[in-house]
Amino acid sequence: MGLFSKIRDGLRKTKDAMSNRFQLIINSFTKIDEELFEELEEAMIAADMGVETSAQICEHLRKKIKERGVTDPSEIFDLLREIIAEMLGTDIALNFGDESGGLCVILVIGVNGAGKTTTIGKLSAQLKSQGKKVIVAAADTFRAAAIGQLEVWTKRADVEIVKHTEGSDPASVVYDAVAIAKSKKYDVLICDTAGRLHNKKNLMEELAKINRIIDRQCEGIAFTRETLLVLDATTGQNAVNQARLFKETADITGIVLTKLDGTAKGGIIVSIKNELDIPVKLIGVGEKIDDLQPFDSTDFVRAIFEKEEEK
Ligand SMILES: Nc1nc2c(ncn2[C@@H]2O[C@H](COP(=O)(O)OP(=O)(O)OP(=O)(O)O)[C@@H](O)[C@H]2O)c(=O)[nH]1
Ligand SMILES: [Mg+2]
Repeated sequence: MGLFSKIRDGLRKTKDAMSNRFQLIINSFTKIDEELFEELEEAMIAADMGVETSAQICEHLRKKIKERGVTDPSEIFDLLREIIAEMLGTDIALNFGDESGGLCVILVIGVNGAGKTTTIGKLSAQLKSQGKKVIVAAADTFRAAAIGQLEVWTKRADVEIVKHTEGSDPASVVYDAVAIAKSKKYDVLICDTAGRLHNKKNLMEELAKINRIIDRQCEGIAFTRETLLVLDATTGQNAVNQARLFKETADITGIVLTKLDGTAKGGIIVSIKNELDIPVKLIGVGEKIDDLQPFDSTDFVRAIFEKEEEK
């Protein structure tokens, strides 16, 4: 299946919750009035686009209708498509620094079960197939099973892993991994972390310590940093709240939105982009090794707003 077919397929339920619902509402009105705006706004909130973002979209919509002298409700669908596309803006890809090389250190954070380890497995495989030398640090030392799961993925992806025993200091795993990455000239180091958000203070301290180790260890060498926050799309607006909390802890450079396949809550992409000002860089569309894609907002809008006859 091509990349676009996959995203279109994965976003089918989101499309039902978003644009198909908008279309139904629009079709039930013969003139543009307050009730139409209210119903549209309600539908946006129900589609996990967030209260604040939904209100803003309606505001933009009113403005565009006025500016263009629109009187026919049927024209609203295309205006909504336009507004959401504008809100999503331009995409930002993962940063691997410039062509001169250097080490890219990717720290992967997020709550339990968000999809961190799976994403690392998929990403390692992709980068490896692009010819990059990849090493992974098992810095989620909280459970032995976590290390084991990461090991399975690194075998699948055929990349190196650095691991210590369960319960050891995550920062020391990262320390060793950076040392190996430097001495053996790896291109990318990806660090898995534990996701215990219920103990926010510990988590913050742990992440801060890992960050200090990376900065200190990489001093004087060419390197770039990515801190990717993994969010589970099926949790809808909860994911946005998690992102707010993690933002206080870490300098997040991008979001990976997982489990977009089959959820109706894909509308949170719009709210993430609009309310958090963090780019969505990757999306997870399944559990298999090739089920990770760079986020493409044009494809997203196309998949969501596509009319049957456009297919
Ligand atoms: N359908 C679907 N499932 C996914 C996706 N990404 C991850 N999963 C599943 O989500 C579950 C949790 O994924 P993990 O990668 O273990 O999550 P984690 O963040 O590492 O979790 P902890 O290690 O417990 O903190 C697994 O069953 C994955 O197969 C995705 O894009 N789509
Ligand atoms: Mg994990």
